[in-house]
This record gives sequence, C-alpha cells and structure tokens, in this order.
Amino acid sequence: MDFSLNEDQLMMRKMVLDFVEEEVIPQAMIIDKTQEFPLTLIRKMGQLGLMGISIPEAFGGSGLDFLSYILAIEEIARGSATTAIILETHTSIGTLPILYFGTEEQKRKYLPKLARGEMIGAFALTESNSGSDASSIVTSAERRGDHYILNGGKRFITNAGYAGVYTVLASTNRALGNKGITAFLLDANTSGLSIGKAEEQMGLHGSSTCELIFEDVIIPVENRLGEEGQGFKIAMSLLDGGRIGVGAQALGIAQAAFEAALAYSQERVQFKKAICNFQGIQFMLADMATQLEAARFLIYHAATLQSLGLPYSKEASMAKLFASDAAMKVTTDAVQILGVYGYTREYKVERYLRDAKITQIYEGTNQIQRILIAKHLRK
Ligand code: COS
Repeated sequence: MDFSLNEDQLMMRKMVLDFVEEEVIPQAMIIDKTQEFPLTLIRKMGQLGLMGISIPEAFGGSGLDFLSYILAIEEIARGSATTAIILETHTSIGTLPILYFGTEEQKRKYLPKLARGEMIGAFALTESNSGSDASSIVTSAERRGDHYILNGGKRFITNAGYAGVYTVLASTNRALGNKGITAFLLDANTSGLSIGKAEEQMGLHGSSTCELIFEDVIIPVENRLGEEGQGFKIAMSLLDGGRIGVGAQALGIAQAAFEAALAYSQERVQFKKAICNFQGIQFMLADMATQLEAARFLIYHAATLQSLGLPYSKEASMAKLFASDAAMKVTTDAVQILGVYGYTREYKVERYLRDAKITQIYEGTNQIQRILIAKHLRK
C-alpha cells in the first residue's frame, strides 16, 4: 500500500506540526502539573478546523479523510497525549456516530457546532460492571410514547463534564441482550443527567474522565441514533475507528519519547564519550525506531482502508495492539536511557510512560484486541 501523502494531507500535517511546536508543547507540562482541562487549546483546534477534521464541508467541517485525522492525532499526541485524547474521543466516537448514523436533522443540529469546537462530543458505553463485556450494560431506556426514560449510569467517560452531547448506549430490551441495545444522543443540559465522580488517573492529567448518572432522563424519540436494537453494532463499528485513533495516540507518545531519548543519548557523556556511542544504547534506540516504523505502517494501513471504505476491523485491532505495546516498550526504554533523570518530573519521559499505559487499556483492552484478531483468523 502506498503511504505517500497527498497535498491536502501534507498541508494539514504541516499546519498541525506548527500548532504542536508553538502552542501544544509549551503547554503540555503545565497541563500535566495543573491537571486543568486544556480549553484554550481546544478552542484553537476548533479555529484550525481540527475539531471538524472528518466532518464534510457541507456541515462546517474540514472534509478531510480518515488518514488525515489520524495524522493529526499522531502529531498532537507527540506534544500532549491529553490534548490528543480529547480530540480523538470528540471525533472518533463523539462526532462520527452522528455523521455515520444520524438523521439529516441530527446532523444539522450537532455537526456544525462540533466542527467548530463550540461543542465537544463524548461517548458513553462503559459502566461499573460492564467494561470488556460491553453487551452487559444495565442502563435502561424505556419507551413512553414520543420519548424514552433513561435510568442508570456510566463510568470512565472521557470528556464528561465538558461535552455538549453524549452518544449513550442503553438497553431498550434486556431480554434481547446485545440486540436490545439502542444508541441515543443526549444533550448535556438535559434534566436528570448529572456528572458524578471525576477519576484521578495515573496519566493523561488534564483530561476529564467522570461518571455519568441518569435519573429519569427524558430523551425525545428524535434523539435516538439509528433504530432500536442497532446500538451495539453502532458502538462496535465506531470503536473500530476509535482504535486506530488510540494507536495513533500511542504512536505520537512513543515518537516523543524516542526523540527525547535520542537527543539525551547524544548529549550525555559517560566514560568520556556520548552514551549513544555505546552499543547497549544503540541497540535500544534501533529497536525503538523499528517499533515506531512498524506501528506507523499498521496505523496508516488501517486508516487508509477506512478512508477507502474497505473492511478494516482486524487491521484496526492490530494497529491499536501493536502501537500501544510498542508505546509502553519505547517509553519504558526512554526512561531507562535517561536513567535517574528520566525518573524525575523535570524531564518529559516519565509523563510519556504514564500517558502510554492507558493506550493498552481503553477502547478495548489489548486482550480484547487479540480476541478480535483471532476471530478474524478463523473466518
Ligand atoms: N462492527 C459491526 N458489527 C459488529 C462489530 C463491528 N466491529 N463487532 C461485532 N459486531 C456485531 C456482530 O456481527 C454480532 O452481530 P450478529 O449477532 O448479528 O452476528 C454482534 O455485533 C455481536 O457481536 P459479538 O458476538 O462478537 O459480541 P460479544 O458480546 O461477544 O462482544 C467484544 C464482543 C468482546 C468484542 C465486545 O464486547 C467489545 O468490543 N468489548 C470491548 C469494549 C470496549 O472496547 N470498550 C471500550 C470502552 S468504550 S470507549
């Protein structure tokens, strides 16, 4: 497959690179320390067209393809994984559900605001007792005439509290299992919706991960996304794209860690020479560079298949699995190369290590990715 980027993709990547160098990197350590949600960067991403990168121009977006979006996530994650996951959630599982499954009216209502970054998107599937087993959700939506009554709760919801709209998965018929799950668009200001516990996380400081509580929330029928019972398939198909996004996030973090380790190894002198001249360090750097290259190929391959409208579930799982495992290895080795300096908060590599870990967990653990890949091998 040819990964030579077209003019639009190259221009977009250059624009993102400048934004990352000038505005994201200088803020990243501050965001990590203060743990403040980076609203200024999000507004700026809205002005640059990044919040609507995958939305057609007819709905106020930039109208770029999926690979362009993935390139943007990779670059932003190189600067700040926190900022990248906000954009990734907003796009892959916050905005694309409406673009792919929404009615014309739903698209007109939400997409322009999401594209400008005036509204942030989020996705609410996970519950306290439903993680990997996604079809075991107990949040219920009961039809009553022209509306549904939503009760229950969600856990670990990225962008919660800042999102203007949530794609919520709820059971409309428990007896039907995954075929009784339905998706809804829930406006953040709807009465009965409240934001619960905010999680304190190992990494991604400054991102928001909270509980959602639903108490007799009234959702009009026109806010149902797709048909009753289609919710599980909608969620699964969205997660396929989301997983490529998480892979790109992992890749960006790993790239940053590699660059930091390489630069340090060229400056750090021990035994009268820069440590990059020792074969022990060279082998580590060579392995890191090779892992990055392999991850990049898997991610661009999966994103290109998505852009072309070809099947890509297996490739998305492979990309996410490989890139996130590579990110853990590369960030761990980066800390090792910086030695005790790398273990301190004065250097960035310990942040990269903390930020990388979640990429092996969210949007489907790497154990789930292996199950999914194995299922495809049987077909
Ligand atoms: N796209 C479209 N449809 C899909 C799909 C996909 N990627 N994956 C599965 N489906 C469909 C299947 O075809 C099946 O439909 P039929 O019954 O009509 O054949 C249906 O969905 C159920 O699929 P399956 O039997 O594989 O579902 P399981 O309950 O066994 O669950 C896993 C499968 C484990 C893969 C799923 O629960 C999962 O992805 N878990 C991880 C959840 C996750 O990623 N959470 C992250 C938090 S959200 S940010």
